[in-house]
Amino acid sequence: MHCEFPDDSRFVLARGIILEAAETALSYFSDLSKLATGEKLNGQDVVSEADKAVEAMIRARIAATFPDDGVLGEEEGLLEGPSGYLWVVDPIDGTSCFVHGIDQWCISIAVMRGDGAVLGLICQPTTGDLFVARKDGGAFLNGKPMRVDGKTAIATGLLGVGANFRIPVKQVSRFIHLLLEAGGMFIRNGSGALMLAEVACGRLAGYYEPHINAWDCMAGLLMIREAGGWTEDFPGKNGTLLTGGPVIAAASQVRDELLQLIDRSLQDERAIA
Ligand code: LIP
Repeated sequence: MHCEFPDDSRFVLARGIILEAAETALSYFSDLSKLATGEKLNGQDVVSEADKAVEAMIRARIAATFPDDGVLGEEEGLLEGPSGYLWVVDPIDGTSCFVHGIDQWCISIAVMRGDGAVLGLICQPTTGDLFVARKDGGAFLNGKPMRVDGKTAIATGLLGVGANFRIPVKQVSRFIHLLLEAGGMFIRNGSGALMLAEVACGRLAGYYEPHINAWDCMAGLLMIREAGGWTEDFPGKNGTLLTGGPVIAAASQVRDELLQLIDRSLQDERAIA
């Protein structure tokens, strides 16, 4: 394995792993009638045997090559390692779509060295799209450089908005109300990773979710930075990799208006009568 940069060997492995994981996930997706599913905390917090099988495969491949690396995965949690590298893995992001037969789901793998992400890979198996980024190495969609949309605005673009049971209902509804009042429009597909990747490739103007987990966003946030966009610090001063926090990311020219809408939604009780 010829490697030019210190993280090349992990990038080459991660790329092979995510493509293998895509095939495994697709094999489950092709016959949902046999898919075993369950609930975690409630009816909207679902998990399937596919999530667990894909994560187990990913962990086995990492351990076989880099046994001293740590892994933080959605289904099995944190396995610390002494190498200073941590793989942050969501085996199937958009599990709700997956179990309902909707193609808006992906696999997300980030690799952190110390406190920062150095590699990010997101694969949407149902379209074949592979989004990758390397710190200071750029961001690519299917091998072609990708950039955020440098012309979009709140009133002309689509904004990804995440909502989940961990977030107070009124906080989401206040933000949506203010966004629509400002002439914007939202889209939610239940996969934070995929929507962050779509910010990085210029399809979405930005993404906001008041609470998201590290395995959903670490890869996508690196992609957006490498694609010329802006990202708020994650998980922020009140969160950790294990607890998560708010995710805010956008094309740079959208940042200020997006932050104003978020600030108002967090303070403006009058937004929803
Ligand atoms: C999903 C996240 C999404 C959030 C969903 C869910 P999962 O991850 O990507 O941003 O809104 O509630 O948590 O559970 O499909 O891997």
